[in-house]
Amino acid sequence: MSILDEISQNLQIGKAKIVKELVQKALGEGIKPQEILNNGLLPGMAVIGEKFKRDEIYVPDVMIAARAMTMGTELLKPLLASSGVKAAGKVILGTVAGDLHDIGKNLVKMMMEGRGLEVIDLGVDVSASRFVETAINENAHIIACSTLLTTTMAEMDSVVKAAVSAGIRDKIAIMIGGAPVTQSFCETISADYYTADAASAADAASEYCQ
Ligand code: B1M
Repeated sequence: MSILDEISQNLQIGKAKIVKELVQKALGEGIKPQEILNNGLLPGMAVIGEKFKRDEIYVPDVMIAARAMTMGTELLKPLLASSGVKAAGKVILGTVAGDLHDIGKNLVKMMMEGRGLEVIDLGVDVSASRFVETAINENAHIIACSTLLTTTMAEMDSVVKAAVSAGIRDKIAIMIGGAPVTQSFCETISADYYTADAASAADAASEYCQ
């Protein structure tokens, strides 16, 4: 098995320390940081995303794999930055105003980062104006909103309207998700993408940014 396959396999079973050691070893063998990311870490996380979508693994498994991914990418980040490699796209992520649930949102973040996207996580209880101002300041490609409460779903409509008012609606994709959200709601408020789970959100974001 190649060292890159070993990185992928160990990431999938959440062996963070081993992943870190293997990444260090691969760098020592002269493998380029971009290659370690593209052919070792990212494929490992993609497998995790697919298994999670098929309910073959659960939230804790994803979190453990994501920790291994983070340990590996920490070593690569400074090298990738200095070699001028850019993230595939930039996403402004948060749970909408009035909602403090963040477990699903954090999964979306992990999956998106696992697909090579840069995610600016605004946390929970994020106002529509903050989503839009940050998107403008950061020149982001996507605003991604999560909510778990039926009472705060309307905040997603406010985000779409705030993007229209700020004149950025045609330059940015708005993604929505969370347990009470549906495709039909997405169409009603004229958001761009509804996805049912974190892995599908990462797939859609990654496809949009290509
Ligand atoms: Co709350 N809560 N909660 N809660 N809570 C729910 C959501 C609820 C369904 C429980 C119930 O009554 N059966 C209910 C909502 C009812 C409704 O609106 N229809 C509810 C309520 C009412 C409340 C309070 C109002 C309770 C109270 O105080 N009276 C209060 C609200 C506080 C507030 O936000 N202002 C409250 C508080 C809390 C805790 C703080 C105790 C805690 C949150 C801790 C935290 O997040 N750090 C909590 C929890 C844990 C839950 C339940 C039990 C679990 C939610 C969860 O994390 N699920 C939940 C009941 C349940 O779901 N069984 C419940 C796991 C997580 C992985 O799933 O977030 O759905 P989820 O994410 C999924 C998908 O939805 C999707 O991807 C993930 C899977 O891959 N997804 C996206 C999520 N965001 C996405 C974005 C995307 C795409 C996909 O694109 C951008």
